[in-house]
Amino acid sequence: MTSSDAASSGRIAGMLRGDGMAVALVCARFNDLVTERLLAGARDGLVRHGVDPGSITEVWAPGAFELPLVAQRLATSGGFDAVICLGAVIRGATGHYEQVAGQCAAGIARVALDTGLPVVFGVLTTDTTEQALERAGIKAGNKGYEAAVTAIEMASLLRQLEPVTLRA
Ligand code: INI
Repeated sequence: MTSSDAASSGRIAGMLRGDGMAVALVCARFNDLVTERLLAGARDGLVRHGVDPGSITEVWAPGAFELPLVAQRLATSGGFDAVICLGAVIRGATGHYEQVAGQCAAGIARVALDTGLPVVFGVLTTDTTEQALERAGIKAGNKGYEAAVTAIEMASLLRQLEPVTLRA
C-alpha cells in the first residue's frame, strides 16, 4: 500500500519491510550473557525483514541505565530510521532493580517522544537470569527479534504519516 492508498482508504498501518532502512542497535554490556542473545535476535529480525546488514550500526553501553542517553545521541544524529535499545535488568542481581528498570523505560520513552523517531524498548526485566535467557531465544521467543519487528513497523508507519493529512 502506498501513502496515498493509505490516505484514501482511511486505514494506515506500518509494513514489515525494512529495505532501505538504517537502524541503530544500542546494547547494554551488563548481563551480556543475555544481551548478546538479544542482539543476535535483533539482527536476525532486521535482516529477515529486508534491512541491509551494512545499514545496521551496533553500539555498546555499560548498562541499561545508560541506554537512553546513547539512544538520544543516535536518534538526533539524523542517520537512522529507528533505534533499538537492548538490555537485561534482573531483579536477583541487584538491589536497585526498580530504579534501573524504571529510569531505563522512562528514558527510552522520552527519547522517542523528544526526537520523533521510533526508539524501541527491547529490555528484559525479569526476576532471574534463567527467565531472561528464556526470553532471549532459549524458550519463549527472543525480545530482540520482537524489538526489531516493532522498529521496522514503526519506522514504516511514521514514514507513511509524514505526507498524510489525517482526517479529523
Ligand atoms: N544494568 C543492567 O543493564 N542490568 C542490571 O540488572 C543491572 N543491575 O543489576 O544493577 C544494571 N546495573 C548497572 C546500571 O545499568 C548502570 O550501568 C550503573 O548503575 C552505572 O550508571
